[in-house]
Amino acid sequence: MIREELLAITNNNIEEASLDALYQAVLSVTQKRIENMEHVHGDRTVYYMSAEFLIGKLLSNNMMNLGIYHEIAQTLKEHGRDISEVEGYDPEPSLGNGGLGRLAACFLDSIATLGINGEGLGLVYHFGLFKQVFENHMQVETKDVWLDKPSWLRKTDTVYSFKLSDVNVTSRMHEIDVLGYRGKKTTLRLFDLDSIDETLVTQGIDFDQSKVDSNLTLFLYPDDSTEQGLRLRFAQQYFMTMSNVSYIFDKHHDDIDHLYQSVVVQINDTHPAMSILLVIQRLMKHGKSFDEACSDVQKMFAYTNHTILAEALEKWPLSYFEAMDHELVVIIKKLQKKVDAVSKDPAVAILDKDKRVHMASLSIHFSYSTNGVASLHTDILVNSELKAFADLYPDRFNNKTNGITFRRWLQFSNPELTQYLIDKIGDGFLSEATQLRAFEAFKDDARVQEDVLRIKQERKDDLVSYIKKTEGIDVNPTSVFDIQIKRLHEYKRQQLNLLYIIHMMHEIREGHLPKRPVTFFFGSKAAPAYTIAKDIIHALLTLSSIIEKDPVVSQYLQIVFVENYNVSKAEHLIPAGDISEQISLASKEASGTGNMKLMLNGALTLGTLDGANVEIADLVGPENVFIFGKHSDTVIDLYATSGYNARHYYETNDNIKRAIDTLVSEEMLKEGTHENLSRLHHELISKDWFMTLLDFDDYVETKNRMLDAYEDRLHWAKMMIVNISNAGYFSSDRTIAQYADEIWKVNHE
Ligand code: 26V
Repeated sequence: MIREELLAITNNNIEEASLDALYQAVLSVTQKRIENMEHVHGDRTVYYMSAEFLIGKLLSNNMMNLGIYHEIAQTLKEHGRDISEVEGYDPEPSLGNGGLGRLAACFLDSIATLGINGEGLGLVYHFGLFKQVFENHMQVETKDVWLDKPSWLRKTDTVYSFKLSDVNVTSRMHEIDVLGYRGKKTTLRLFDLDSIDETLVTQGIDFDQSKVDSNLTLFLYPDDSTEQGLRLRFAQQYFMTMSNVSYIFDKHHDDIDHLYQSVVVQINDTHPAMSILLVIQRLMKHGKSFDEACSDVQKMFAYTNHTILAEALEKWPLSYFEAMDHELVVIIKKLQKKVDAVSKDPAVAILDKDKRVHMASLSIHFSYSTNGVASLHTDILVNSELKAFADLYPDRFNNKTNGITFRRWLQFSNPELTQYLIDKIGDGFLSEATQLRAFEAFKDDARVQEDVLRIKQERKDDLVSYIKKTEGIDVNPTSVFDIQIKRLHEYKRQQLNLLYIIHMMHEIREGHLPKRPVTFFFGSKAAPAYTIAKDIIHALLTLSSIIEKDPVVSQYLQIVFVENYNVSKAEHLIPAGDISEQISLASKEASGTGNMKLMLNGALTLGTLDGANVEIADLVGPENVFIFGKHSDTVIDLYATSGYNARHYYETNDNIKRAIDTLVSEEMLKEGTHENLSRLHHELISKDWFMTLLDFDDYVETKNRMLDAYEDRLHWAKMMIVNISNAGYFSSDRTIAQYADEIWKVNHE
């Protein structure tokens, strides 16, 4: 059937079809099957509202979920074509930035799999976040083009017209189907303006910011270091929430009186929080009193917090709301009055004395649930960051430890390991992930240990050829693969890894040779206006090239910084990892999800007791994880007492001094750029806000211990088995079942 369809669309000539024609053919065969799938119905609809959905490529995943992958691959092969051509051609939607966006994508997969009546709501971005290229050891941003050919994004006839300040705009709905494991699908609905002008982007990611109706959805998170950029981001959020709320009211038009019974909105961080104001506004237009509208909204919304970093907690000037729609200002002031009646504590105010609107405060007061994303994170919210709120509403706070979809992060990206697990314990774990536990029974079986090592080596070999093809870099497949892949941020401390590598370079030069070479993989984008993050990238790229040129050090050490890290690259890196670097300053990483993906694929965690690392360590036990660094309580205390002094570490610790000073050594300055390297050097000594040096000694000691442990290959394999077996808890099916049972109160399978 599929064979015939493919042949018909390509005029019986798969051999000669252009790649574009072949792609369109496979796409249309796949899409036709998806169209016929059932969409889930239920009493209450869940809307997962998010500014990001980092869904990754869809074609292969969808073909696999439909069970047609092998037939299509076989048909192409019989006609001299390789399915990987088509897979490579499938564009990767650029609709997210990091963990929060990838989480939303995993959640949609699990919502579909569990048969929950839920949908994703968000925005289209024409050029995504940005595409990262390296020039002269620096990150340069360019546009990420992904909408240039027909793909998974379907334009619909559904449009909503409203005003953005004084400009009339028409928002059009687009759809992407998201498939789950058991033949069910859900829909991601993304809004956009027909009037967007892509030619506005001239150089890099610069564009004329003045005309909102032609530039609004060009990029995700346009640079907000200027007033104009900030206003544009605000307008994006307004446009997104106005479109989403219009859609919800449209779809439930005959049930507005009891909307809170038929609808629940989960807001993914505060980017969609304006929807709370917009729903109140609509309900009042519908005839409800202000008090009724507030009470309905409070029963309808639930909020997820993803960070405690102060700079990421959004506060918008009231004047922006005034310029957008005066009615919203009236609503905000009345909401503040309601808050005043409950508490006068400025810590819980929505509107502060500087006339800024605290979006997290709005989200907590006017929703019925606030959750953190890992148990330590939730504890920190309740006991310190959001304590004033938790004291007011103790019953609203709850934890939902993040999860990942095993369909993409095991079945699809590591088919060899998946098949091996199926052979050993059956395929039940694919729908009930905790069944992976059964694999632990094999931890002392030498044959299984050897098999696990062999599969890991195959994935490392795959990564080596992928890196050769995509980055043009040769990697030693017998080296230890140490992987740090995540957004670049000082709190995630890529700079700590950098200092370790410098330290190791010196040790090698002094004749202290490691037992085996190590390859350090990095994948990371820095926000365009985040100077120090870009300096860290520069230092790593510069060091990479110094090491490469050193005939001795290069035999033991290599840095591979993959360009433009994205979901597709992650799918190759994650199965190949030996060491999973999760080294954030304790208390700062809300959860992390890369840590879960690497664990599931048999990498061992080198981490601080932060985010979900704490839960990983609890699950596998201290003998199967490498934990270092100061505890979150100590760190929180150090902030409270201003007790950390970077210079003290620099002046009293010779290894630290040597590593930091290397940044501005003659060798580095010759290869790199003085401005960037000296700024980083200065930052680390005089500020180091995320306390890199605090954990340096412990990190070096623990990492060295880990590299030693690697040499006992069978014991290492035993630890891998324990990690894989205990990763079941981190299935997003478990997370979503908890959201469904405890927050949304909806049925699921
Ligand atoms: C903040 C900002 C600040 C300005 C620049 C643009 C921008 C974009 C997003 C955000 C919020 C970031 C929140 C976030 O991504 N948190 C991550 O969420 C993951 C999923 O829960 C979690 O695993 C990570 O630990 C957490 O950092």
